[in-house]
Amino acid sequence: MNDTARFDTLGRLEDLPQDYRDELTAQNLVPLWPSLRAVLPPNVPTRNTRPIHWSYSALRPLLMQAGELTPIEKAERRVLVLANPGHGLENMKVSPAMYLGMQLLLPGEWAPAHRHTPNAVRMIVEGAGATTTVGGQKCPMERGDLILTPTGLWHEHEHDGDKPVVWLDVLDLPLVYYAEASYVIEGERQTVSPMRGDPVYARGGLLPTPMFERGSADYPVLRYPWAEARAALLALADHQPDLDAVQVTYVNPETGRDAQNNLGFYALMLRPGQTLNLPARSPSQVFHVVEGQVQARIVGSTFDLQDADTCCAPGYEAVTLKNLRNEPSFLFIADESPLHRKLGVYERRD
Ligand code: 1HN
Repeated sequence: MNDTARFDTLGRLEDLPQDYRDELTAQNLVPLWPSLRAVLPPNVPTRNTRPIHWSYSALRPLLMQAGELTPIEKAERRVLVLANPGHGLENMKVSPAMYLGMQLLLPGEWAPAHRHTPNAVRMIVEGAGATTTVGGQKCPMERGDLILTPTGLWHEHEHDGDKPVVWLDVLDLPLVYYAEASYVIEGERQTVSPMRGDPVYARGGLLPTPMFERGSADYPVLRYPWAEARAALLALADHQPDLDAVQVTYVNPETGRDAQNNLGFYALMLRPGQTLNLPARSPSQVFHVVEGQVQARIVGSTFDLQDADTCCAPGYEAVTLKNLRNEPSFLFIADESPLHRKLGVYERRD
């Protein structure tokens, strides 16, 4: 019997006598064979993640309306969640392990301090004058900056500027919630520590080593300024004119590993007019335009992404990105690679 024939031969639930099924149910028992193909489909996993595009110009008015309808005291975090209908909107997932939200902070507002088990990052979308204080370090929020809020660190946001500030939150909340490990602790305003800061790590390849000792490997850098990522991409493109994927990974400079535990973060530059084919890999991905205009082809969907637009792709699918401008375009990418590597299921299929 060949493999294909075997897939049709398993017994169904309806093949079993009703009284037997009832007895199983009474003892909280379930026969595996009627469900085996559903949990282990041949060759490619079942994916609920659909390719979806969120236009920033379309969602922005609704976010600003939330600012009028709901004061920060009634929201704590004023966020519109970018929910993938394939996972059910109410489940607030963009993919199996990723949560995405657009958060609005208005001038004068304070989003109070708390700490929680899910890991978060912020990708700043618009505005100036806001700061987020993470583990006692006050981080300015400017367009394109990536700011980590790793598991367990206190964080709060405040805004002394005069225009709305918006950022994209990426959390591993669905994963931590699934593990029944998601909870929060409320706290008081943090004391800002002037000694805590990223500038000591600002030069790649040179680590602070007082008395020859390496620093703590736990999240030595919390803010990755866009100016640095952009400059690194332009230098890479310039230095390697034949390189297709002009991409950098946000890493922990003490370990060289991914900046956070479960999700991976990257910045990608597309050269003027470039088309880039990303191979099919197991992790789901999120693409956010920091600067530019990019067409994304994902399974059967084609999205024309403008500045600050966001889209997602299921795992095990190739993605084609086309720069629609005659200047470089820049994307921020989040994916589930670190999680897949830990699970031992990471693959690339060419
Ligand atoms: C959270 O703490 C923030 O601190 C944003 O800004 C979004 C979504 C779910 C759970 C916690 C924040 C969040 C969140």
